[in-house]
Amino acid sequence: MDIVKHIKNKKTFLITTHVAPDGDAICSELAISYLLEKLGKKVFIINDNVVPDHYKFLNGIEKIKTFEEYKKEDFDAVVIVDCPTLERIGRVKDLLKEHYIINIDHHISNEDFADVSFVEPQASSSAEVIYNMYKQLGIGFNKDIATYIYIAMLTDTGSFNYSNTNGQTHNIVAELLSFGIEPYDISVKVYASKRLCDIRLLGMVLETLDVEFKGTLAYMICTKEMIDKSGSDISATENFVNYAREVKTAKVGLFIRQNTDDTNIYKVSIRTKDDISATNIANTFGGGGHIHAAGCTIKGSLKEVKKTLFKAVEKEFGRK
Ligand SMILES: [Mn+2]
Repeated sequence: MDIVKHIKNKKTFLITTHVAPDGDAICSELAISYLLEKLGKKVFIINDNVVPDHYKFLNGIEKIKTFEEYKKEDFDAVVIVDCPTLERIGRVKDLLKEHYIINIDHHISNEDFADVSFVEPQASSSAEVIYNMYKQLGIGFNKDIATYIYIAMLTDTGSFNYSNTNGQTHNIVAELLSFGIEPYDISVKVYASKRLCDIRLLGMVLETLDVEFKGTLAYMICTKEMIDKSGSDISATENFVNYAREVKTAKVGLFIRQNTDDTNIYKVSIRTKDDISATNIANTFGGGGHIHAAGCTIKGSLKEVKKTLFKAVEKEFGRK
């Protein structure tokens, strides 16, 4: 688990994460970039997509550049955070040749694609894995680092609601609070700072809410047309799936979003309850994730996608 011995001959690191980055992805990138700098390394961060608006208040966020902004800097190693597969980094994959890859993650479905992997499936977030690295190396926190780790844990646990929340999560949060982070301020900035068009898009998506299998499956659909009509974009849809999950009778909640570039591709977010595995459903389509939260991509028309997806859900129900 000692990252130092794996990086001692490496000087410059490209840091990246998954497409449509969430709080854990963004904050893990910032937290690991600071740790590597403390170890005397040069770092730069390149993502396939832009940073969602509600994370732009973070100190150091300007370090994160998009694929288009990449200035052909040289690097001799890559750190990929919060990604169970290499494909998930999107176009950034095109920049990698024979580079040494380090993977920091907490997805149970992690494919161990890197040269060295730091994967802790029991961790609330990838940032918690990085928190453990700080502890192991004896590198102290400051308010910014504490804020990154806190936001990653907050958002990946659904505000400490999901089954990946435990005593350790709260112990770490208590420690982070001692560095002066401001939970109220963070909550307003992360959760109560949406654009009007984002809420309008949510309204359109909620209109599609429907159930199957006697209410045990709840699902919602978001088409390119809805996104265009609302004036919003895909970054607003990060947590929409939770509304399907909130239906009392639902054991599975699905959010099916049409790709805005190729409308014959659908991105599916899966949330489950109790012993129903979101990972099993996602695996059917080459996706992955955690027991209660996973995702995958499916090609086809909406009708076809719904049909094969519901079949996979039915199979998972039948497994019990
Ligand atoms: Mn995560």
